[in-house]
Amino acid sequence: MDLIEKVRHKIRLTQEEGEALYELDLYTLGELADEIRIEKYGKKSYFNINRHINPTNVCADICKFCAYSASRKNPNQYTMSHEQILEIVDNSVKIGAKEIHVVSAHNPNDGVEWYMGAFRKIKAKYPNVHVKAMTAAEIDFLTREYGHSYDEVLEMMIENGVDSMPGGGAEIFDEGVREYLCKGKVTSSQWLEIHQKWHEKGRQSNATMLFGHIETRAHRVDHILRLRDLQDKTGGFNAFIPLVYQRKNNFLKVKNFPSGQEILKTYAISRILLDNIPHIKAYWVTASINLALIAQEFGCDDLDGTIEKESIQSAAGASSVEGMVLDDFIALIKNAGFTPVERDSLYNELRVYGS
Ligand code: V47
Repeated sequence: MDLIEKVRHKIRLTQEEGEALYELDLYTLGELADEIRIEKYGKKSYFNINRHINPTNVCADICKFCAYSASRKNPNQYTMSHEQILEIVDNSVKIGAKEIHVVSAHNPNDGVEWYMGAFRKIKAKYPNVHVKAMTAAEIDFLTREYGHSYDEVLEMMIENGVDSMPGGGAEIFDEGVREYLCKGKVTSSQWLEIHQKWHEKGRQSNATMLFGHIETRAHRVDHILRLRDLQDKTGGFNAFIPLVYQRKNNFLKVKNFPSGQEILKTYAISRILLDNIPHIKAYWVTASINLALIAQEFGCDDLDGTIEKESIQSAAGASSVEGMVLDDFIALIKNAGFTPVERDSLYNELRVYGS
């Protein structure tokens, strides 16, 4: 059976076969991924009304790709108080945000309570707002800095109102590339262990992959398959999010950036290989909104959300600092031939925007 027939017969692909998918032409790959997407979701494209908050850029770790953390290239340190965080949440909830997505740098100055207190206060004031917070990298940092175990930090998150975990900090799992990109940060096996423990507590999370820098196609496939293996055990991942590397204001020297075609191929291959992760998210912040709209035809069924404000990727050149206006977002999805569906953070459908 050839590769295309195997995909159509839903036969699981190996590392070598995953790499071979890249040799197919873009249209064939797109067609294969689209068939899977259409079978699962038809023309529905999911999004949520969310707000990203990045409460501090003070970071004990150094990742070469990061333009967000305060450093030589970005000397403007900030750390928000709980009151400032709550004020942002107040304003976002007023305009309809149902999810608050909190990702911080690894701040060695303010202790675990600075992280946990923020979640507790958000949840106490807005019990119905979904708090998506704490990447595995942040959790690992808190254990290293303050001597807690992973289980202790995860239990604290639950006690203080965290509903689900975002997928950040995964970068690329290959140990060699990872060592070069972000030595000292959470390792690949630790990242997977933390998500496994979270899932075993009955909770859900997402998974990302940072690509388009120094990694090879084989590294991407390896990353995706390590996620597929964990998902077989736990079933706790909701969405896979390939993040396109943004190149400005950081310390990573990259010679060749991926073409639009390579990005679309990576989305399509993710959809094909990840037969057990329900959603593939084209995160418009890193793909650009135009490519994210096209990605809907290459296996992606989710565009994240309106975001309102974003600091991590916009620091590295993405044009996401002000988020997206809801009406524009809906109109763009419709114009691209898809049906916008507002979802909650766990993919329950809230509103279908018909024609
Ligand atoms: O882990 C840092 C990435 C991530 C750059 O779970 C960069 O729904 C591109 O994880 N170019 C944080 N990316 C953001 C994140 C996320 C985003 C949206 C949705 C979800 C979700 C999670 O941002 C980090 C890192 O991989 N990042 N620098 C850069 N220069």
